[in-house]
Amino acid sequence: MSKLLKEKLFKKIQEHRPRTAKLVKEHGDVKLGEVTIAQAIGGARGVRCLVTDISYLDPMEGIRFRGRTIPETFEVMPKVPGSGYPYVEGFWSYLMTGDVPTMAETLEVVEEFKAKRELPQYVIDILRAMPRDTHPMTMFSQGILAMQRESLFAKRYAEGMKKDEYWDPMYEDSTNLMAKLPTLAAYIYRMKYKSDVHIPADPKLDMGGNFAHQMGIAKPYDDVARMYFILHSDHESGNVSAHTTHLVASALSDAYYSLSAGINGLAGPLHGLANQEVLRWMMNFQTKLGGQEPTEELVKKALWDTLNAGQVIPGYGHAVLRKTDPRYVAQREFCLKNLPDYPLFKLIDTIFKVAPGVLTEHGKTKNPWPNVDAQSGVIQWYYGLTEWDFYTVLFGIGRALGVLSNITWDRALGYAIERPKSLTTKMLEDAAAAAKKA
Ligand code: CMX
Repeated sequence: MSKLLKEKLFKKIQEHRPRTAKLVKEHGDVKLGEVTIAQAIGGARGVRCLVTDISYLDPMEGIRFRGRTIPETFEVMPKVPGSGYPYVEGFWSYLMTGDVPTMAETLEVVEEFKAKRELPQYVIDILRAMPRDTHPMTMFSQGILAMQRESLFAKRYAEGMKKDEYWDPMYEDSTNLMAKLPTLAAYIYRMKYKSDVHIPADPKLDMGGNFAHQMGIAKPYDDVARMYFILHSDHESGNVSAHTTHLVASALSDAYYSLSAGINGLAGPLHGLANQEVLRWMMNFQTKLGGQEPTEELVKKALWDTLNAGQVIPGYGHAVLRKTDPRYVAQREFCLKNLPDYPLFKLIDTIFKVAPGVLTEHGKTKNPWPNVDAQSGVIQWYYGLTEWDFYTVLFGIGRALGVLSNITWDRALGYAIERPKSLTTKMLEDAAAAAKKA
């Protein structure tokens, strides 16, 4: 067990609890905003009713993890020797506590993840019993759910646990899951796409390094994995995967139930699955080109064809962001450094030049700029991971870092079971008529 991280986390929880209690007790009736009919019908967009300190998404600036921008985060985290990239395990500690971990604290988590990363045989049996053409996200979610029998939270709850102890087994379950997710993903990948030939874990390697190793992809894919997991980790609480995980956990469902549900939300094409849709779109486009150069004019026409067919341009638009996603920028910088002349990256860049103008002219989307999913697939493709229906699983490993930290804190701060109120259409019509009269 990583004692240093857990002790620090407990200290932070004890410091934080009075802040939440005071807000509820002394300022509980302070208004944070009002809800309009458009918001009630339109997916609660912009309704401010969730609390998290793990990340914050500013519409113009983009994400900050525990107060730090993406470049600041990468800058301060302890780095893997011989790599310019941080340990994912150190980042986990950072998300949990808000403190940049020391190398000793980081290495303790590295060792804990190593000790816990092996997949139970029954999970392997379940995966193997599924039809091979099952989508990897379904397998991933199923594998997570299957492990629910190991939940310490469920066990301790059944034994009778005090509310202020909930965070502890939630943290333990989250750690167990986080250690196993890359192994689970690599197993699914090798079973589905690599002739069912598996690679044993390397006890010398950290999470990113071992993931690359078990996937069977050579360096610098270990750095790609580290970058990818950190970039996809958290995007505050309102996105579908984070909110679903939080919602399910609010019923005191354990981390396994909650994460599996969140992963199912991530599997939707308007959310995480958009990364595979981007690749699918590009491959269809290239097929139609039949060897022609993908000029700006041809890209523009293909984008219009997609819009005119009533479909979305995958990888573009966002519910909160109103500028280019800094996660897109970080991956673009990686491409400019490592694969500047790669034709698929050049195509992505041509789309980047053209799509915002097309979407603006189309006039529907509030944000014509690219999101994280527009750029991520091309990097995977370049390093040999061309099975694009696996891309959202990679997103899922990263997203787990954020959502599992969040539900640990949810239990630490005693957040209530979620239960917003619904109204009927007639009630909305009555409210609209009353507002008009007034
Ligand atoms: N292509 C075409 N139309 C788009 C669009 C896009 N990329 N983005 C938004 N629109 C449309 C919406 O479908 C909506 O149309 P209707 O009025 O007909 O319903 C209209 O523009 C207004 O939408 P919005 O307020 O700008 O965006 P939302 O908050 O409703 O939705 C998102 C956000 C991401 C679902 C949307 O931009 C989208 O569908 N993008 C493409 C899919 C995608 O890339 N998803 C990944 C997002 C990041 C992630 O979660 O991983």
